[in-house]
Amino acid sequence: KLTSVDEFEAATARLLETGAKVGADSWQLRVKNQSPHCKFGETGVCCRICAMGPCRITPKAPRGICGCDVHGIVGRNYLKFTAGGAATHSDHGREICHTLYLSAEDGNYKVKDPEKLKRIAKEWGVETEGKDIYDLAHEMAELALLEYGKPFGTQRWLKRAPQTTQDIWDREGIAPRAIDREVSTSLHMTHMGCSSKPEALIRQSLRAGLADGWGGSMCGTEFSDVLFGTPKPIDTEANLGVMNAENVNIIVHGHDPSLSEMICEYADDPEMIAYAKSFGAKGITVSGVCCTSNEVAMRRGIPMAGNFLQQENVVLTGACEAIVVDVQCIFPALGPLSKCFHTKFITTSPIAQMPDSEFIEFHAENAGENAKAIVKLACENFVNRNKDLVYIPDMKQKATVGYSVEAIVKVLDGVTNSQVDETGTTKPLIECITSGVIRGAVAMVGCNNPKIRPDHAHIELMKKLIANDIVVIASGCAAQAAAKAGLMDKQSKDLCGAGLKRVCELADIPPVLHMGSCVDISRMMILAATLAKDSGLKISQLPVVGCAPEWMSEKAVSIGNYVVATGIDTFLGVDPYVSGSSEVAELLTNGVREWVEAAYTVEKDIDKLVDSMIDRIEEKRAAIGI
Ligand code: BF8
Ligand code: SF4
Repeated sequence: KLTSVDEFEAATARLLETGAKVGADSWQLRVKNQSPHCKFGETGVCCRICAMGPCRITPKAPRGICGCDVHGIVGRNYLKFTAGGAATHSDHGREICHTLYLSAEDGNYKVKDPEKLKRIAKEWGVETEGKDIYDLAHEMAELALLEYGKPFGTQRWLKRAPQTTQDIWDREGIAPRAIDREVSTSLHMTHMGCSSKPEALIRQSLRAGLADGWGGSMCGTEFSDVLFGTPKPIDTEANLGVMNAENVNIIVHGHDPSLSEMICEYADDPEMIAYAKSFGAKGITVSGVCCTSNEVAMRRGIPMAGNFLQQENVVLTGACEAIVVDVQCIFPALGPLSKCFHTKFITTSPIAQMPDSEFIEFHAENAGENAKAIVKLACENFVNRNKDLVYIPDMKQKATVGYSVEAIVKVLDGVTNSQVDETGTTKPLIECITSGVIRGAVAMVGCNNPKIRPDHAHIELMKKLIANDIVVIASGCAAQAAAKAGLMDKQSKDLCGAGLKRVCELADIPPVLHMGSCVDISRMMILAATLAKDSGLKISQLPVVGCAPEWMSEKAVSIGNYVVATGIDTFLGVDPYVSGSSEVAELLTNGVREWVEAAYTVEKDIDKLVDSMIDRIEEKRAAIGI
């Protein structure tokens, strides 16, 4: 039985009562204070990129002081938004490359998947024969780091795309060059007195997005797999009930697995467990929030406490000894909130420093030492709990996660009729799609956003899609929404149409496949590329669409741009601040289709949103005659 959003909300209401007792603030209260939102900001028509402004466009004032019209302003804002996201994902990828560079046989970080490293080395034309695996790791890390600033050429990873896609990128002049260059060029273009032509700004938005998805994010995913292991199916649990009132609870939150992997490693150490017991706890429970949670769930089966808008809830349980964070999507609210409880709020990255936190800087050289110190601190904090405040909602679901592309190809072998078909390809999936057993696939990604009833859109859309024999691949907070509801439990096959149900049974998979964190949307790009190559179709011809119904971050806009630029129609439930310009809105929802064979649809009504995705999938099927 699925857990409903009503039940999520009842649990949250109960936690907010605890919050009220201790005088805690919450996002639910702050949303009220911020409403209604500024109309100029919301429609994207406010410009403050130079000190002659801010200029706001109205019917009476149709141009800024420099003469820029509304389309230029909205387009620039959109490009800046994208650049922020591309920089963030890509910098995360860069950190992973640095970690790989510092990996060593006797160091804090080791190479857990040497075969994958060798595979990538071959792909990049690097000799592997007779090389020490760490020498190879360092060589590859350096090459990857050069992708960020190389003076000439385009991204190495682009070669993974089908030739037809690469040709489109070349034809349209959007093949990304050095990753940092695309971010810098975007910021150059949006400087006062540079681009104000929507076509140029949107074209660069696609290019900067591609530098993320087929550049920085791909580095993040691929080299995380090399360092920490390529995910394979693994059982775990999701929702706040994974926290354990009798144990020391450590929450890992953020994005970079370099931190969370180390914390998990030490929390599992018998010496540390004994230490926790010495303070009266029965053990240590590590659970995750946001993409960090996805990373450690996919590789270690660490349970998922919740997604983006549940991050305050983990502290409100009164049973959180430490919430340890690195970068991105961390509410600064956690500082003051943790002060209302015994919780230690520990920041670890110079990139994300926050008031009211304890800063314990984390880097490859001191990772082991500091992880141990953090786990110890959490154990020692157990005795400071106020037992009267402890309430952990009794709510959790089973989930099977860990569907990297490698793992998907492997499970597909189970669907293969072993006498005739080859193994190790996506062909069984293509056959299922061609025969109509599965109608298509939707990539459900992105965040929570208070503008949309949290998790409701994710869950309702996924339910309807699987009932219509459309397989769902999910990442980020969308994936956690599915897991919390129970949609990643293999039993949820019973909610599918007959065709998808049969496939789930044959392959022994849930109908919603967890593909990882948001940087791991690069996995989805590889999957789409493989499907296209194995079927002989163009990516834009596949009955596949992307959807971010509850998105909120700059990263999500960057993702949307690379998914569209890869030829996959993308459906959004929240407008990316472009409604103020008819020209920019028209380009994104229609015009870009002429360039990259895909475009955006923005639809706030989730019933219409899901129907339009199903229609699009059926249109794509009809167009290729299946
Ligand atoms: O990168 S889905 S709220 S956690 S931005 Fe953030 Fe959005 Fe969650 Fe991960 Ni992605
Ligand atoms: Fe105003 Fe132009 Fe300056 Fe923007 S760049 S703030 S529109 S004067």
